[in-house]
Amino acid sequence: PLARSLSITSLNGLPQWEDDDLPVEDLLLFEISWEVTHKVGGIYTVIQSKAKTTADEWGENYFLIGPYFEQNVKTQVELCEPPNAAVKKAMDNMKSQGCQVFFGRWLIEGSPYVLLFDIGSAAWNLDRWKGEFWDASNIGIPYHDQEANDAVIFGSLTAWFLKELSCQFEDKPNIIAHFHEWQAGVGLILARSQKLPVATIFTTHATLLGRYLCAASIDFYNNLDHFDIDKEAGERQIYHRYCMERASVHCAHVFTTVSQITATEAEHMLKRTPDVVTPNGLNVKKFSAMHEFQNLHSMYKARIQEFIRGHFYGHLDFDLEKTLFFFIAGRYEFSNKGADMFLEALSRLNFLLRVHKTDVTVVVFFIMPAKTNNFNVETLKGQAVRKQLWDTAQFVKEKFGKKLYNALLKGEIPDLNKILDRDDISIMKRAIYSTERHCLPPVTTHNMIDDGNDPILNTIRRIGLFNNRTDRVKVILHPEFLSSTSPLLPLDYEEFVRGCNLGVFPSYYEPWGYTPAECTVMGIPSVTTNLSGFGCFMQEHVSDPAAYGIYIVDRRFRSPDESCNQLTQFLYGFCQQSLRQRIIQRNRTERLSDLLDWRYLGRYYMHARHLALSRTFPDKFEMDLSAPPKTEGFRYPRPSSVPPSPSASQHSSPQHSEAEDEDEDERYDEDEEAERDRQNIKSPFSLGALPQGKK
Ligand code: 1S3
Repeated sequence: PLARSLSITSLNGLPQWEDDDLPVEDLLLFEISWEVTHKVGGIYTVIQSKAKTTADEWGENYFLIGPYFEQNVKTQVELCEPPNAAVKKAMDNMKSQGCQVFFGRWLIEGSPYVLLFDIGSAAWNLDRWKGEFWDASNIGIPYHDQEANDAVIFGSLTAWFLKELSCQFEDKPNIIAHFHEWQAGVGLILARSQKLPVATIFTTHATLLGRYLCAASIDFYNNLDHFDIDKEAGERQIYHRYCMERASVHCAHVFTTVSQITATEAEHMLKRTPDVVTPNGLNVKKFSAMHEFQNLHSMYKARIQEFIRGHFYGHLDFDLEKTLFFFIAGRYEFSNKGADMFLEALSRLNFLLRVHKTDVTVVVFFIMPAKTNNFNVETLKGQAVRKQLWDTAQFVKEKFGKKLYNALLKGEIPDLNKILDRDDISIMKRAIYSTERHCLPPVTTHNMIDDGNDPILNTIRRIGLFNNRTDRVKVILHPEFLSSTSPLLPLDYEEFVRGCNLGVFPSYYEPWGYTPAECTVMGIPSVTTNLSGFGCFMQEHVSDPAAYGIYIVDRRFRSPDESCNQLTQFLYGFCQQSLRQRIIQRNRTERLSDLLDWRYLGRYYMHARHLALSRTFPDKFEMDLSAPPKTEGFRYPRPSSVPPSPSASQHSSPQHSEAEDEDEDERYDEDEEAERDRQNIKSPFSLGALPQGKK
């Protein structure tokens, strides 16, 4: 009778507390990750973007736990006293034993509370904690693996905190601890071995073995059930990490992962089928003016064009108005992220554009961090030359303007052949001479430390994409994350993406893939694959993804060469679109953002939490498991202007000629299409009311 029923109502498919009065004060939610306030990769994006939705739901009872790094705290956290008495007491107990714990508000949307453990200050416990971890799990950690050692310290501190916290309560509140990725998993393993009264969830964002095997260019997906996983982990010297990961998965009350494709991978690599798939969302912000994102595109494109003017000085014999900007970005995993296939497709694209004598030029950016010795001289010189030309033009313009003004005051039209004197001409000639260069525009912006072994540079050398005048495809490797304070390309990542025309992410290993998702919510088309969680999700929920600017390369059922040809066709087709077609496509892309909004996708996290409660405290929480949250059946239809027959449907793909384009212009107006589609497309939100935030 005391049991609270956590029913998943079949009416709208959304998990809802049946008892509306269930006081969330009776529950505390902790999310634990190495990437809380500490950006390493995609998990940071998950946690940071989800914070607002989760904080809206959980209010003061939501806490994130992460590692303390002074610089991160200085720039992102406002330290304060914990308002929750039990949390404060638990922290004080730890502090009294010499442990440094910090508490504050993370200054991001939703301003969630964070608890940060200083790993360094607790490192003297390492040997003891390794021993305790061994006793609990029989997993030994080699002394030289610092990441794994840090994971033991972080996990031991987390478990210690949860123990202190649970000691504060006899009954309520109940605690949910949600751990992300193996680096946080030790806390979960210890909490379970110490039988702490905590409902645990473990989310994997990639499997260690999957990542390693794919990077070794093994035919992974066709051999999923053939790997001797212990042996593979041992050979790659990650056996202890893999054991930490596998133990976390098996100790968790609820195991989740970010996509169906990674769920299948986990079944084979970790030997447990995830209970819930929790697709990654974004904190989507809609502009009140419909076309605001198009204006932002023009604005930031102009900034990228300015950089190009400098980078290609002396070689600017292509029309910047007919230049498209493509990019790939992310963790530098050459084949896993598909940089290998992208370069090969670019070589083929260069050939196609040249033989078809197209006037389009494509500049491709590779934004993948590698070890460097800062910017190279030639790249910096390019921007200096551009600046000098600009200053010269301003100087002459000023002089010219004054002379013209004086002449007009006298009621004269000046002799335009004489208005510039010999000095002006000399200044301009000198400026032009300074643009002469005896080398090609560089393919990389930085001095690479391992230039001779860098896989991107070596492939560029092999395929000969050296930014020659005849090349229609130019490449620029920027081996550092972007920053608005860069002297070279002063844009942050979001501004850069908005200024580009196409993001290209032909990944082979990609559990989710935030990069194309981010492009989508900014209205920028992108290429993804059917081996990425995002690509499969889009394939499931959008009838004609290419019409919406989501190009999905088939890397599952085709040979690498066939996939590369398909990618080349996508890129070549994109180059053939007119300006107007690109505008229409961007509008369509942006319309998919609702699908990627945490306000919608957050329901899977809710489901996982409810499931964990019902499994951990079955006498207090019941759950009707017959109807897990569903999105099956929900699909964005083809855009209304796309002809229905398959032959004509090529209109929806980018292979348009200018002539077709003009016809299309007469047939419909993009705003009309948007309006029509708004009527037709049920927003994913219309699947049912969102669960109410608990006060
Ligand atoms: C992982 O980061 P990655 O880029 O190493 O986690 C991300 C967040 O879940 C995911 O989007 C990505 O596919 C994984 O690979």
